[in-house]
Amino acid sequence: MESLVKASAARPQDYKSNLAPVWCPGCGDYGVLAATVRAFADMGIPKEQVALMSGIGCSSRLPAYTTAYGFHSIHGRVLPLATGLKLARPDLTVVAVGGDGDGYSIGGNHFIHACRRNVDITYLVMDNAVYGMTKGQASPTTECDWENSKLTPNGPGVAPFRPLELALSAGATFIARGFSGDPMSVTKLIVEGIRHPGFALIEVLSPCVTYRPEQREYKQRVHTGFGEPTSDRNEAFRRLMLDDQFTTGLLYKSDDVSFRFTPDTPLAMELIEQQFVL
Ligand SMILES: Cc1ncc(C[n+]2csc(CCOP(=O)(O)OP(=O)(O)O)c2C)c(N)n1
Ligand code: SF4
Ligand SMILES: [Mg+2]
Repeated sequence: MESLVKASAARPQDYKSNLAPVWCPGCGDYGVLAATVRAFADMGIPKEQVALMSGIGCSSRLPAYTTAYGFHSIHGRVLPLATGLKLARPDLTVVAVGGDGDGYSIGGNHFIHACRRNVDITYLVMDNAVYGMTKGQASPTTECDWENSKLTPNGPGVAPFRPLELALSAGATFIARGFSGDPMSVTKLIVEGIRHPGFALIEVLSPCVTYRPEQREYKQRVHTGFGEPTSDRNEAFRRLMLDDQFTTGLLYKSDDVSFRFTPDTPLAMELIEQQFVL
């Protein structure tokens, strides 16, 4: 947080690049982009102090639509990259973004260990319960009876993954769920997630209107109800047992000590850069 120098009157559009998103009209990811740039503006973070890291998928295109530094990496590998960056450059605000397939399937093991390590990263997962970019296969969060994929015509047949429960078990210290159709609430969660000095999971229900058109009904299904954020893990588990996967808000926030990287000698920027000279 020491790195967050308040710039004068930053506006959300200052953090938006002039690349037009290629997302389908109505895609939930637009709301997440709007919330992200608004959060940066509200905090006044200089754009060169933000690193937006992503994996692969429709959602992982988000960094390109901002003026922050970004790294569009490979499928499932956003968290190790974000972790490495935060350790090398603790002064940066590191925000990782991606999809449910990226984060909970191919990157699932990284997800568990990022929660456990509790490095100061904010992780936004745009969950649409489908592999959007590759045209609609079931993902880890797809309902077991969703029959609209040619690959799984009788439905995936397995219970969906419950990311918030897993994050809590694995040691994440900030756990929240938002809805892309309510970008102001997502903005608030992102600001709180960035301020939190450990690993912050913000799962955002973000409809894929092309392969999951029925998700347009999310706005009727989402509801608040976690109550005041708790720092008691037992209580957080109790609330998650009652959760229908559509409860939004900040569930859990604990001030357990986050990972501290304390090299013997501070790494001067020139020394780091020298290591990358070809
Ligand atoms: C190692 C690897 N496996 C598979 C793919 C193909 N692939 C690209 S995007 C994607 C699905 C992305 O789904 P998700 O993370 O949910 O993002 P969304 O497109 O839904 O936002 C897959 C399987 C790949 N690029 N790399
Ligand atoms: S395919 Fe789905 S996730 Fe991808 S841009 Fe279109 S609506 Fe969004
Ligand atoms: Mg997806």
